[in-house]
Amino acid sequence: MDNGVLSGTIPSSQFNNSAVNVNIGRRTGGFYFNGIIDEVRIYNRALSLAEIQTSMNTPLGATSTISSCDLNQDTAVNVADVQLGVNMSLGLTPCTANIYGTGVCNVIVVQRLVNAALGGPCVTGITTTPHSVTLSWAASTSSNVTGYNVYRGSVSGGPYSKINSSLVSALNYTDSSVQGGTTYYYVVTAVDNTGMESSYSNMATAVVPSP
Ligand SMILES: [Ca+2]
Repeated sequence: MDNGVLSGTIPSSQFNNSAVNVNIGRRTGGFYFNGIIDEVRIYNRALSLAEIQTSMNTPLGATSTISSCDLNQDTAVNVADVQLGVNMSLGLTPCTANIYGTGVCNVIVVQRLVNAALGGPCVTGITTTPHSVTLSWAASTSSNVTGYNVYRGSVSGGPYSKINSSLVSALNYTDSSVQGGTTYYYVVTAVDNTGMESSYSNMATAVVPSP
């Protein structure tokens, strides 16, 4: 980095060698940094360009005054940031935004940038909408049925995995372990008092919306 601008990357041959100590400002055999290093922060993960730039402009112990929507970090949130966000979403420029999570550039990020550029708040963070799938079925007409098992698969026609931990005595079941934007396929079996399990019921499909 040169004053917050990426000037190059280090080849893996230079940092993947566990036998060599890490030095800041020099390399083995010299190559001293030609300048002054006045502040060093060490992270256990790679930072995005925007995070490094924000960190550079934030005193230790203080919170950043640069808005997350100020993508070009010129202290104003305006059409230039919207344009930058659009380009990031289109993959025309690297995604450095930290608006809908780090490194996510999509239509939600652009919407939030437009809102901020129009004078609204810079909304950040990931919104998660809880989802569940509720199944119900008609009672088995077999005799001595003691309960039901519910199976779920990610492919139409199976294979399926049982998702209930104990036999379901009711004629319905709520699956709360579903992800938004995913389609699930369910079948149910009936179990009698000898432990005999029926074949699968007709398949039910649930399309979980996103987000
Ligand atoms: Ca800006």
